[in-house]
Amino acid sequence: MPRRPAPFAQPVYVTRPVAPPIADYVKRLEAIWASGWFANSGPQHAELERALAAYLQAPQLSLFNNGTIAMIVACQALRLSGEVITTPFTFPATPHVLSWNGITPVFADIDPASMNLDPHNIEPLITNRTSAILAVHVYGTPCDVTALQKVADSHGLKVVYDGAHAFGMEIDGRAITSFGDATMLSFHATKLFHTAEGGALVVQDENVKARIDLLKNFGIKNEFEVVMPGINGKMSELQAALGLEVLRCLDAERAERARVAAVYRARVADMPGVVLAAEPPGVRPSYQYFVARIGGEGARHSRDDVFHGLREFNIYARKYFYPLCSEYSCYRMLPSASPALLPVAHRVAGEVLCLPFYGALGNADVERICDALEYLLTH
Ligand code: T4K
Repeated sequence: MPRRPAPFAQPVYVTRPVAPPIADYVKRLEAIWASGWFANSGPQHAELERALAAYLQAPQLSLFNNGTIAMIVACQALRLSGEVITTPFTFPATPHVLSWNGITPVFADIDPASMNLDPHNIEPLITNRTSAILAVHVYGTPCDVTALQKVADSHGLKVVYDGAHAFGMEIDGRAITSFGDATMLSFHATKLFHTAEGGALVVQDENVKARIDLLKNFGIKNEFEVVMPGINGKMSELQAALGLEVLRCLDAERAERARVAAVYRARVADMPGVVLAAEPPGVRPSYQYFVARIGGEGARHSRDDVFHGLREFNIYARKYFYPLCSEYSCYRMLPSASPALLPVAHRVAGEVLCLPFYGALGNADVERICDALEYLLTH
């Protein structure tokens, strides 16, 4: 039996933001100061939008001040209404953007392996009020995009992806943002690529991008014409400048995260009562989260035992996404939120634990986290 490892002296969080060399950021800040242009689609904004469109193979990309506002705008731009079928296993922003558009979220159960919306569960929930499917590539595991599109096409529905965890993902060489009608990306500090706060919308149609760019700037067409009731979704020059520097660190961060993931996989895969999600073939990963499932059938320890136990070692793993959105007081009265209809989501939400995962974790740190995990699972 392993001996009790020593706790970390400093807290180890679920993630740490990529912090580019500050001198490079300061150079960009000096350019902003010199120009006197801090917001409203300045040169940093233009440069980042171009750079990301190229990096992500996503020609119709619009920057935003955060991912949530981007998704609110996607609903407006695609004129969604009535009901939208979505997953309960996600961050609160996903159903909230529907509520902010006066749309009722309809929760469908998830697939036990991918933990994403199960396309088989959608059709029975479609009514004459349904306008779209809002799916999430949770943790950076791609949805079954082909099956979702097939269901959507046969009922005339739009498909919107919450790709908050999906930055840079590809399926068989094809950009994840090229599927569906729109994909939101989050550039929050906790994301692989970030602008402190920020986000983007990627769409397929240049006319939709034109509408999105109006909607994110109050609907202002020019100094004297406002053509639709827009919102303020603009990314500032300071955010865009940070993004340009983070982008330069991205390939290195991806390589570091691949290293961390490999150490975890080698150690955690054989631990009793732990299941790791399979790496889907042909997928370029986003390296956003590293999730372990703990306490399934036959396990001696619950996920919550391990979650609390890790805190004694100063390790702050997170239970993303427990509780389910369908359990929130603002959604649990919905007929689709009934736990009896969402058995897989309830089981999965009771098992998941996101382990610390970021490039600055050294191999020795990851080994120590694994030691603590192993100790908790075997005692
Ligand atoms: N859809 C999905 C599926 C999402 O996951 C999210 C966001 C969204 C939509 C909405 O996108 P945005 O509107 O945010 O662009 C964090 C993030 O704030 C949130 O963006 C993210 N998902 C979610 C999964 O994680 P919290 O409430 O867990 O954050 P917090 O403050 O507890 O931070 C987590 C850990 O990260 C901390 O323990 C330490 C570390 N951290 C955090 C920050 C902010 C740092 O080391 N430095 C930092 O600056 O939501």
